[in-house]
Amino acid sequence: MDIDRSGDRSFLLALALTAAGVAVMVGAAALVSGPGSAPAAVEKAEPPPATEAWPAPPDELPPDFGKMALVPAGWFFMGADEGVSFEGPRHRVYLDAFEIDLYEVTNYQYAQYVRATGAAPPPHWKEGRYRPGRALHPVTNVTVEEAQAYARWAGKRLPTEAEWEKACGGIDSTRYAYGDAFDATLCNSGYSSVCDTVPVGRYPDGVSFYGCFDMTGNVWEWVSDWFSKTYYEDGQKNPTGPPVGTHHVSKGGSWTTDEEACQTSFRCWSLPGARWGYCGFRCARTLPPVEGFEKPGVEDLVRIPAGSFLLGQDGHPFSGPQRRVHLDAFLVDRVPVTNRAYKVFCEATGHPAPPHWHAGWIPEGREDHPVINVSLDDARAYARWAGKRLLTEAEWEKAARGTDGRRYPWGETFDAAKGNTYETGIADTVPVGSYPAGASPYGVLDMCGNVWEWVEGPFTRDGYERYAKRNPEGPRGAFQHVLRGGTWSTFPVNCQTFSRCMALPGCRWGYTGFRCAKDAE
Ligand SMILES: [Ca+2]
Repeated sequence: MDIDRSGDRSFLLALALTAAGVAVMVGAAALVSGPGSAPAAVEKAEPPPATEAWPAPPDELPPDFGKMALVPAGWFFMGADEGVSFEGPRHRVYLDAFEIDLYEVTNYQYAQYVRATGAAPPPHWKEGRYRPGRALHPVTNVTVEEAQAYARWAGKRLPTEAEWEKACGGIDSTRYAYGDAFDATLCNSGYSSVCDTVPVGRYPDGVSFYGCFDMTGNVWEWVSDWFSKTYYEDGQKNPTGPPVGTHHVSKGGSWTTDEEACQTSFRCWSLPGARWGYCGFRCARTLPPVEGFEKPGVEDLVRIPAGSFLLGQDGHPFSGPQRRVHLDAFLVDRVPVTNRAYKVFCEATGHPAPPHWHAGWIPEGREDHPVINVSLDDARAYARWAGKRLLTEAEWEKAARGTDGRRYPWGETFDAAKGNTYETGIADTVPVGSYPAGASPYGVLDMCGNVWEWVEGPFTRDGYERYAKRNPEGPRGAFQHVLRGGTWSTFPVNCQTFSRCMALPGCRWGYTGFRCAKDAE
């Protein structure tokens, strides 16, 4: 029997004997004797010679191994009212944006650290090495100080308890990483038949809201907070726990624990020198500043002068009747909102990232592509944050076609070289502003193709019949909303300056983005 297991058997025994309360259980766990919890008994094994190729990288790494999830700034609910581990009351906490490891730190990673620094390996490793086949298991039997030393070496730190809890429960503060109902098939808990740690990422359907694996179960995870029974209060910002203490907090439960101790809000406390075969850690990092993005509001806005223009087109579905309409002067973004800009917004406000962004990250290499998979309300929220608004449908059309009623931003005839439509064959979004030759009479770009753009345009089948002649906003009470401009997947006939697409406001599509406008001073 190895050291991990003997310590944990004692723990299980303690569990069985202390049905009176989990808090007692935690205290009992701290008293477990044996090699797994006795730092004084550690024999310092020499790290392997530096000339040897060890640790060898595992044959197959889980997806995004070594990467971190982005947790945007914002309020969330921490703790629970009914818990037995001093996690109440449930209270509001504000956190700045941060990053947190997608996975628990593995033996393989810890061995790299041991090799690089000469730090002591975990005591149960034989001759300073983890057992074959366990490279991707979480490292265990490390004290909180050792975990902190590893984190420093990696350019990171341990998460605070609040950070860990938000990364696990998300903005909805779910009871477990994957939701409110315990599910033994989604995590490695005491109900698993494995009775051991498993390689990280074994439960892909059990990820947290932010995409973190194994936050519920597998191993308890040290956090940076000292434990206190009375620390919780409402309205805290970036709490770091009490300044001093005797015990340290760990979170998330392990392969030995029941559904109660696996809860997001549950707190385990133990002496900082404790080492267990069911406790490891993951790291966090204060978010580095986003580069290459200017403050919203000072980016490239185009002024559209006051005056009348021709709105709509006769003989085109839902786009008539054509009529002359006056608009006051306004400012419009030269290009659609990019992923890069949208990420700044998500980080600043806690607004959820588009659902296809893994763990809050922009898909690789797509920083300057238009943001997609956003609903009308997402677009409105961004615009409000940026001190702007969405365009009315009439504003969008005037910015695209000027005053002379042209069919395309550049003129009357379609030209496949002037916009990212179906005809380019790219079949994907392209970075904004890729077609300068396709500019509108005012110099506004991407008005033909790339992504449909949400506008403040209620859709009704009678077209512009009921529209006002000055600054029209469209009929009230429509439940569908208009999108403009066509996309990379749209035939040219539907990428004309007057073409209308309609969708329910909640729709998020892979070819739908937006741009913003502002009243001119
Ligand atoms: Ca865990």
